Amino acid sequence: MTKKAFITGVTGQDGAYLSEFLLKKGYAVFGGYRRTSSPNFWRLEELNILDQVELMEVDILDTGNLIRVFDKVGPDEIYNLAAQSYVAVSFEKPVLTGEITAIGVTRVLEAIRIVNPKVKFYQASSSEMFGKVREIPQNEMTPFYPRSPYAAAKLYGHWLTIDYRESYNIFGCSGILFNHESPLRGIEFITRKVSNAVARIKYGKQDYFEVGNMDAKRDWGYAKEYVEGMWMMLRQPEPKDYVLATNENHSVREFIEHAFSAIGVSLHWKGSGVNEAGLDSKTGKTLVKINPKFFRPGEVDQLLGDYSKAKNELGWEPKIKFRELVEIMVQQDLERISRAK
Ligand code: NDP
Ligand code: GDR
Repeated sequence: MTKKAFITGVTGQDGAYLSEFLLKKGYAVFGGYRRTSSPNFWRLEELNILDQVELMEVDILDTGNLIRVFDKVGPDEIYNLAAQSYVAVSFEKPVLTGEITAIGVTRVLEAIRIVNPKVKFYQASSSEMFGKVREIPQNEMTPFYPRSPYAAAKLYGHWLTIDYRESYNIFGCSGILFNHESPLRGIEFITRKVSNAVARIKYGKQDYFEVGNMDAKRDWGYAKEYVEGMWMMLRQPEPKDYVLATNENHSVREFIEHAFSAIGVSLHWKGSGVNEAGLDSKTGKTLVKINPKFFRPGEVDQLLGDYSKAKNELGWEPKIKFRELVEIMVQQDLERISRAK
């Protein structure tokens, strides 16, 4: 019989790639989206799968809604990807972030417990939970130290998944995923902000862009590979938690430099602190400026993931690493702009 998967947060980056992956595996894919005044289906459209995903109105702020929808669909697997996922905004909207990103997980788990506790459940946990890191690299046993309302909310969801597994025997897996990016990444996140701005600069659509802390380091992988890891977790005999990462980290500064080198521009840096700027080595034009508004009240300085457990138990391994990822993203933004011309 055709397997049914339900994805909350289907309109997001991972929701789109996971839908595509599960459709290829022969699943009937049901996607939860929240009502907004204008629909946000551009990712599903870009992947050409909008007509293949059964879209349903779902808000993880509403338990009754979740219960009715799960009851109607009868999914075999539920992937909880919905979240207020932007760390910077979580400092401005800590209560809303808690409601969606933390308590939202309780609502989904309660709905599962009521409708069908045999459902397999994936929770989108995050490397942000390691925050002010206690050891390098970080693995499933590393103590957590969340540094933002977002990270604290994700930690709640992470523990709740473990608690429901232990208390009610729910097959709940928590994927501790390090940053994963792609051409479908939201424009507010640094990688896509940079790839989009660099492509626009190349086409003369803008002169420069502004960023915050360029010294933060992240372990950046390719989203398309990470959604496959989510599915693999639900195939294991026992539900467990797994880190997915590349075990390489790079600074925001390096990301910017590589993005410019993908369009043949070499950058050099001048000045320091908020007065630092990135200049085109040939023309001397300022292409990158610092704006203090992009600094966060609490920063995560560096993340580096050890994915050995996923490699040994799931057979999961990242193939696309930093340089290729940056090139894929810049290339896609160049194509988008040239198509729109
Ligand atoms: P996105 O921000 O692209 O997508 C988040 C999704 O959640 C969107 O579909 C959004 O809907 C939806 N959503 C937000 N609030 C609600 C709500 N109240 N009810 C229902 N849906 C809601 O995130 P990603 O795809 O990048 O990430 C997927 C998940 O993985 C998130 O939980 C994120 O926190 C987590 N994660 C992501 C990592 C990454 O590097 N990408 C790393 C580790 C964890 P809408 O389109 O309407 O805004
Ligand atoms: P992050 O991603 O916080 O790691 O969370 P983001 O791309 O927002 O920030 C990464 C680092 O870049 C620094 N930075 C800037 N960030 C943004 N967005 N905009 C800027 O202008 C800028 N300048 C510097 C940040 O300070 C930070 O250090 C992402 C999200 O997908 C989470 O949902 C997920 O859980 C984690 O990754 C793993």
